[in-house]
Amino acid sequence: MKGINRARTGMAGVVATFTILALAACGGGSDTSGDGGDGEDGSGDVIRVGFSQLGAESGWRTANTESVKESLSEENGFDLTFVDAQQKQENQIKALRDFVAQDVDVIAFSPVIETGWDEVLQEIKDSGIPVVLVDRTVDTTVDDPFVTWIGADFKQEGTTAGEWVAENAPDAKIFELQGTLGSGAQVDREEGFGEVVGDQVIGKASGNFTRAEGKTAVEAALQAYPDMTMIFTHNDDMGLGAIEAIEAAGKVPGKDIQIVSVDGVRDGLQALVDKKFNYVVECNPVFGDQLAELIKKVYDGEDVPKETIVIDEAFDQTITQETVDARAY
Ligand code: GYE
Repeated sequence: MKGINRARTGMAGVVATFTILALAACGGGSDTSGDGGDGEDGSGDVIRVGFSQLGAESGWRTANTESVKESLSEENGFDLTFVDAQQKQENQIKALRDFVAQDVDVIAFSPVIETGWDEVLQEIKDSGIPVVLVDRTVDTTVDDPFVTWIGADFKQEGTTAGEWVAENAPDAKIFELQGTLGSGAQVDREEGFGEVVGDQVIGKASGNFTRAEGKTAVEAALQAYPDMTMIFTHNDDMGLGAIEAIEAAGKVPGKDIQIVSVDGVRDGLQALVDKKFNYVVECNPVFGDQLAELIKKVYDGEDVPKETIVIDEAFDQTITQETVDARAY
């Protein structure tokens, strides 16, 4: 579905990574004073990056922000302007316009939803500042709106979750707890899951990727769909909210109502060890180093792949406490 210029992936395996070979990327910062910056050893130009993060809604996002800030550091040769949009598109658009006004070298952003970027993307394009798209995808009519995209294969994550359900709970009656409606992560996870076990889904509602809204959505769903036996949640935080709602209703999460989740942050994996979650498809947020490499190359005008897919795994209840304790996020 969806049209042109959408960062799309099509990998087949659960554990997979690849890059689709470069369409030449034209980088080039606006700083013409330097030596071109070798970008390798920190002796080149300082690269001025404007990063618009979409929010701080989840454990995944917090870990991603930490990773980005750690990698786009001064020691690594970056001058980072980081702005949190609090899950509001208008805040992101404002931040992007500010980056253009500041004439940064590279703009990076993680779009809260897929549509509504045409105007601002065109403005950025007209300014000549290269865009690196991070995590989520866009759906725009602007031609060639970004140089490169790095993120996870959301559709595959949904498919992996669906395959576990098809094999382990083919009779489950599923309530789907959706992420932020219209976000790449919601649209694609739902599509991947639906293609495998869509006929088992008896109801859907969004919890906007947050624990509090996930809890509220599940409280309502427990009333609306009393025969549900499983929740497929688009992220761990909403699943943790679901646990609270299920327990408050006197039911046992993981047994009376199974929970299949996406992300694999430490709290989510702990819920798996505690047998409250049944299966978790990982979405790895720690790709700041890869992002920094891409930005350096874009700045230096080197070729970069059009897409970089971050590696994902999946976990079931055989996961050990040691694995959870060793988790970096
Ligand atoms: O799964 C969720 C977060 O876009 C991959 O956003 C990201 C998703 C992640 O809020 O926890």
